[in-house]
Amino acid sequence: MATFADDTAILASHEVPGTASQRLQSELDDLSEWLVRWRVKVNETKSTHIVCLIASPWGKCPLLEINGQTVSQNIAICRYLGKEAGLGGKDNWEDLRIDEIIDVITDLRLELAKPYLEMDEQKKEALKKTIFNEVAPVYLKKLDTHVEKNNGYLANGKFSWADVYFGAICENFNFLLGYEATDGYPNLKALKDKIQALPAIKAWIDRRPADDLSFIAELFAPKK
Ligand SMILES: N[C@@H](CCC(=O)N[C@@H](CS)C(=O)NCC(=O)O)C(=O)O
Repeated sequence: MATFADDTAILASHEVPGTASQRLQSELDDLSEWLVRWRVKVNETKSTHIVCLIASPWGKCPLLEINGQTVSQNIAICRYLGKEAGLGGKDNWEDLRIDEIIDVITDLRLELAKPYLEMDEQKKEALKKTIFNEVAPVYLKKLDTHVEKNNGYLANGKFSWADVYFGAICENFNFLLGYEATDGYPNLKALKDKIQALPAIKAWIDRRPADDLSFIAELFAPKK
């Protein structure tokens, strides 16, 4: 019998690289025993190992690399970049109102993610029903009214980094919900369209690589 090196792969992952290594070694020890028992010869020169590391201070993405330093946590990054771009509040109070709405959006994002984290198919469907049909509309309706009362923006009645954040996170909401999140919420839709039409943002949307999120669908597909 002949088999090729790339026919066989062992994958081990852990947030501590040493633990991933130990797990891999233990699998290799078992494999080696099995190969000896069944007298299978391995061409060691054609075997290799690859270590993939997220070079992140806290092991998570996204990352901002700036001034030779690497920073994680998406909201902290957006807050920093927003302030650098002059899109923060004029004082601590206005910053608080921006942070408040960002946390509301995060609450909604975490709700929408819940069904995708549930592996039991029945519970997943039940969660989708409640969250997509009941929980999300409550958030979206409140946000819509809030924007209407705030001069078309999310905080302090004026343009801030919270609006830019919303313009981007809408795409994540659409993906999780499976439909356009702002449909039926005219103030949210107008805000999203306004942000996505800003020349620099529109230019990026037009030239960015196409998303290939098919791997996520596969990841969450029911087990056969
Ligand atoms: N609180 C963090 C969470 C980031 C997070 O969970 N990122 C995921 C990708 S969306 C990740 O890096 N997962 C890798 C892992 O958990 O090992 C943030 O908002 O930036």
